[in-house]
Amino acid sequence: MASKLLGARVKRKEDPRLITGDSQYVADIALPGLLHVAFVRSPHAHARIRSIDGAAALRRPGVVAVVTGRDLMPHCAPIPTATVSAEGGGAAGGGGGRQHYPLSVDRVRHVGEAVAAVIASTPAAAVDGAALVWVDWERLPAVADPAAAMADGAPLLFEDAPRNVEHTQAIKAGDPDAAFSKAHRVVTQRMRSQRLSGVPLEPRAVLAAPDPTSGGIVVWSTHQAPHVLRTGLADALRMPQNQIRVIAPEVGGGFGVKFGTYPEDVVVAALARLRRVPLRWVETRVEHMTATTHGRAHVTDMEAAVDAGGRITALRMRVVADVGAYPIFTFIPDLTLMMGVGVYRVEHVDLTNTCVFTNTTPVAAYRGAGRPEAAYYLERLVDKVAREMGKPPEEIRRQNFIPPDAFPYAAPTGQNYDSGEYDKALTRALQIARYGALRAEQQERRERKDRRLLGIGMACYVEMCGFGPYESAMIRVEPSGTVTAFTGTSPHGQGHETTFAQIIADQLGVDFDQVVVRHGDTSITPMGFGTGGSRSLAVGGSAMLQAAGKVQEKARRLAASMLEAAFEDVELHDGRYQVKGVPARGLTLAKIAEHAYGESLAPGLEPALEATEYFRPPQLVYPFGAHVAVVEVDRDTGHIDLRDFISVDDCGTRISPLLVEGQVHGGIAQGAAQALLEEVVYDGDGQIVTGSLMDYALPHAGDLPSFTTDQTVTVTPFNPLGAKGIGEAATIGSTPAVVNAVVDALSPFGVRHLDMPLRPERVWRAMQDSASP
Ligand code: MCN
Repeated sequence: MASKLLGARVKRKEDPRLITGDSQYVADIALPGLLHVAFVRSPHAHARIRSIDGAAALRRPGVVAVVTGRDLMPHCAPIPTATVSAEGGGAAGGGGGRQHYPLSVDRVRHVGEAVAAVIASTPAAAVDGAALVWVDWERLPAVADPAAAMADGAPLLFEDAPRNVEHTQAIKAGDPDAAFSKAHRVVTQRMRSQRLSGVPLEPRAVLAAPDPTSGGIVVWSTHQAPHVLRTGLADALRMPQNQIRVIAPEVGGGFGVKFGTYPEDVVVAALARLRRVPLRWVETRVEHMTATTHGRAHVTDMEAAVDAGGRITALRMRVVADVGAYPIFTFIPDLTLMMGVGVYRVEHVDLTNTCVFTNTTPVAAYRGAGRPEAAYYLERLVDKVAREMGKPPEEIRRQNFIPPDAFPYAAPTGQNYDSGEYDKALTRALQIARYGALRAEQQERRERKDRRLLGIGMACYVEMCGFGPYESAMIRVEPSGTVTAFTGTSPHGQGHETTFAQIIADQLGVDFDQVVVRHGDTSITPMGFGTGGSRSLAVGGSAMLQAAGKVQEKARRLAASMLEAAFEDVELHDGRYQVKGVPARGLTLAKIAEHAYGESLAPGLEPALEATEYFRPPQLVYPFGAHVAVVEVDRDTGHIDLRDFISVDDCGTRISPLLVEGQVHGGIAQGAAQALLEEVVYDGDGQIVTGSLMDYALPHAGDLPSFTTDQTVTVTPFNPLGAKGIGEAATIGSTPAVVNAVVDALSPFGVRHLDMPLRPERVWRAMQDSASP
């Protein structure tokens, strides 16, 4: 019998198959006659291709073909790149000069760019063949740093992008110049949100095969948005959309980097179609570091105008965003500006960003995508304001918060914040952390010159999520009463099968175990926008709720006919459709479904029991929270021990609290890792220095404490669940909390800021360079 499942701590439906290894990833799919693809990639950051010679590769046993960009050109258009909103300076639109063929034809702009594909009978033969392809390169001067890329005389990546500026964006409101000129104090800081790599457990992979049904192709891809990939492939291959079926089978994580249409997707699909054979490519870890888009990569100057009492009256933000070699989702730095005032009531703003091409891997979405950067800059700056004003960091925050009675709040950045209680979240986080006792311990340790310096950091965040334009759901009650649901979202670790089954079980009075949720196949799911931007529950879950409501209504109508009662008198109660006040006259969903598909259906009633719904969100939703990090820094080595981490996150109504906690845990791990460990590094010539997991530092479980997670619940009025997103939230709050904690620990040394990642050497040097406390 169905119980109240919304908000229940149910375990994930997905986990048994994942734990027992029964899941099927792209690399597990077996097809007769399957051939394998490996790519020849540029070792140079910037070069012309004089010629490509595949003769030696073709002599290698097992190698079937060597395909160059020129061979492929007649069969595909350039890869679709995201549109840019060009305002102010910079180059506008995706001009002809920025065309990017899936296999580069005459020029490469970053290390790892694919120039040829080798098809072979085994993966090893393909890799060996790729190593034998001879490319005659003409090296060109490269630029890997955005400031250098904008300087006079820098190598140009695209003729139509002077100074390598891809686009600029500005948000200005109020009278920031006047506010700055009147300020009691101006607090400034330059900060970096360093370049990161996605590193999902499963690297990218694509398999394409001819589809006899449509005459087109089936593409299996480890992807976050199958319909988006289908559109991209249809454009690139100039094919009708109904001849491309994209399936995302089990997907082992994405973190934002599996959203776009990659060159490898197009090449494998094009070649499978041309040669009429199934083909597969699976990315290696080393390829992942240069062939899969990166995240973050900003240098930003922040300025706050502060009045004598500690109120922040105006903010300036100057973001320089490195977008790498090609424009992919370059609207992301614009999101940083849109979240530029965070949780604070600041009237006057002057926020700009400049997106710059460099000879590096393109930078696109990575968990949080633009919002972690904003929260990081702001929360570091607010800590510095507190320090300069001689006030505790929590006091400055409280003084500047947008108060609960100001919601809905029209932020000067153009955002309409739906609901929020920022002080409540901070107060709760500080209480759980036993903040008073921590400060006393810090004082006592400082006095006795303890080797381990205690640091306490806090950060408050608000983010935007629940992006549209819509999401879909289709629910079908089968004749036996079991339920199959289809969603346009495409989970890859988030657990939608569980959450959506919870919604359906409650709405239809069916057992949770009787619900199967299917996703990730463009031929069976309704049109969808996939999973990213923490949109799936707020938008996709709302569509599921609407569809379930429709099916429930239909079931009640059928029950009314079967029970010879008025429709209005039939209610769903404890898993039974019964006549109000007469519990004995009731039917299970299975009985109703049997009737719905049977011969005895009364005239005038529509057979079957299913519904398809699209939910179109009226606007974005704005989750928020407060995080507290407690660190111990070894004054002799600079080693940082993350001792404790407390998060209070508010995502409105929680449907699956256990899954929400999982999302928060993963988010904190990734956010703390940005603060302490991770960084993609290029040298001045555009060669990647962190090209493998031996050099790119990922966190281990042992680096992290057991997190303490808690919540406040402030529902949104903008969807029927009252739910906001949680998938990225903890990534956003945790990074500034950890950095604030480390800077707090080092404050007796006069340290006021340190750039991430806070490697021991950087921390140790900062202490060495300062006067001993
Ligand atoms: N949920 C809930 N109640 C809420 C909000 C969410 O029960 N109020 C549940 C949802 O039903 C869902 C999960 O929490 O099971 C996350 O939901 P949501 O916030 O809607 O985010 P999405 O499902 O759209 O996930 C996207 C988000 C993003 S953008 C990145 S990046 C990310 C992330 O999720 N990448 C992940 N979490 C990840 N988790 C894993 N394991 N792997 C990734 O690659």
